[in-house]
Amino acid sequence: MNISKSYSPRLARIALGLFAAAALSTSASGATLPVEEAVLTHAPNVPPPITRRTPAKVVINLEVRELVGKLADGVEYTFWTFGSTVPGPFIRVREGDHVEFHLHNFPDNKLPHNIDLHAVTGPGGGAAASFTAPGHTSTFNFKPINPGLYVYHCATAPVGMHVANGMYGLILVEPEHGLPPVDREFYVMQSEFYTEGAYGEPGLQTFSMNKALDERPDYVVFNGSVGALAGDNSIHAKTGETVRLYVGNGGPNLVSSFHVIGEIFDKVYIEGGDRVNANIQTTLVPAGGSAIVEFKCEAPGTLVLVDHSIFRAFNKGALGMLKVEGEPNTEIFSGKTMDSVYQPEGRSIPHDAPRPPREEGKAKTLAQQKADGEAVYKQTCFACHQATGQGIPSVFPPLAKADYFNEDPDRAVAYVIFGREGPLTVNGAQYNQVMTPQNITDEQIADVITYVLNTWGNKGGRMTVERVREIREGGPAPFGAGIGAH
Ligand code: HEC
Ligand SMILES: [Cu+2]
Repeated sequence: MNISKSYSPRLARIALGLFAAAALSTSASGATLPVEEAVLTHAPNVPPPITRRTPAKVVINLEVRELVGKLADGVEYTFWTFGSTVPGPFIRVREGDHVEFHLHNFPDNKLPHNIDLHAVTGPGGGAAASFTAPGHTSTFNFKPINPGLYVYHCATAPVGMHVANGMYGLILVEPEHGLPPVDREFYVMQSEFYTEGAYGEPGLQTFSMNKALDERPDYVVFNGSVGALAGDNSIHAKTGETVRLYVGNGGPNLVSSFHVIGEIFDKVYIEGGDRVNANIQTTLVPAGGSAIVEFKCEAPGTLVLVDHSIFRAFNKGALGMLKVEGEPNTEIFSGKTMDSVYQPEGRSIPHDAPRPPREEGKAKTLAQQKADGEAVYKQTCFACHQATGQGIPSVFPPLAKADYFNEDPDRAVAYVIFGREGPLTVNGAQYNQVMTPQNITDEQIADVITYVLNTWGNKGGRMTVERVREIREGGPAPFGAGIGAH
């Protein structure tokens, strides 16, 4: 069956009610099948496992919408979507089901769209059969005969642009006997965005065809936007639980080196098929492909999902978090048990560049503190905050002429000791990143903060070792410092 009829969202809901009312349907082979409406979920959620062990007629209703949404903090984009989200909803059917697919193109949309489901055996994965003008609905049927995890995407010309704007999702075809049970399942889909403005440039960004042709994305993200799977949007599990991630890659261009920092995949269904590999650190997820990964969460802490092409993770957005709660398991992982001085034979400290002379027992002069602080800055802070404290837009906040730093240098000390994560505004620009604790002495901290206070147009002043010690003893809480606690 392949019909295209005029589509009004209200009428579609009524029609749906009629489908649901008809409880049985006769298949092409004459057998009578139960009818059910597919449960569709938005990432990171996955529909419940299918418990029936016989086929059904499964009705899927998917609506295409073109809408403006958030790509990153302060950055908007006109997404083309299945089901109003990027990625589109997760679809779950069983091998041998009879699927009746209705693709609705919302009347206010500007363009025709269609769907190519990689789970379909048939021309274009259903692309031509589902080609739909705005305000119309196309209906077609298929029988998924190969189990696995499949990508679906729009295949309307220019195909690359429809995919680049967000038109993809995952469909799981469960094997006849189902998948082994696990405690938690999540839906994670990577993809890239190509914008006229650079990463983090605020406002409504438009698609850049030149960057897409060069395969030079500004954003590489999980679940459609920067931070969609981090901070408050992190996914959760408890120690002792098994987790299954359905991982897809919408592309349109890049191949993902999918990795979870702090875990090893006990099992990987390679490329989303039947073959299971064991004990894997990083698995490839091709553009237009998938993988299913499973692991047991042995120890508590924040596991970080990344594309291990690592600049994509830390500079373009391909970073998510799975927070595992539970009692520490020190046999599997002890945490840091000791920090001791390391001094190989024949070396004496200090061994760095000569420092201004200092009288034993006397406090350093401002000039000495600045000189020592500069050395600390160049060894420690420089890599992120940059040579002249200017930072990197959207990634590392500035320390030069920085309102936030000048407002409270004590707070800066706390960040250096305990680290910092979460939203932050410096000189009117937004940041939402992670600074790890810096492993340096209290004297080095006092010196580097004094150096920054007296450089690059900051307000001047001094930080003492005694004050640094007090802040360390007071803990991260008074300054909202610390990481991994949220
Ligand atoms: C590995 C990268 C990295 C290093 C090294 C690093 N920082 Fe940061 N720093 C960050 C990030 C990222 C943020 C923003 C954190 C957030 O968004 O919550 C930040 C924030 C800050 C802030 C608060 C924001 C501002 O601009 O005032 C201060 C102060 C700061 N860092 C000082 C330092 C000092 C001093 C050092 C060296 C001792 C240092 N940092 C080393 C990455 C780093
Ligand atoms: Cu499309």
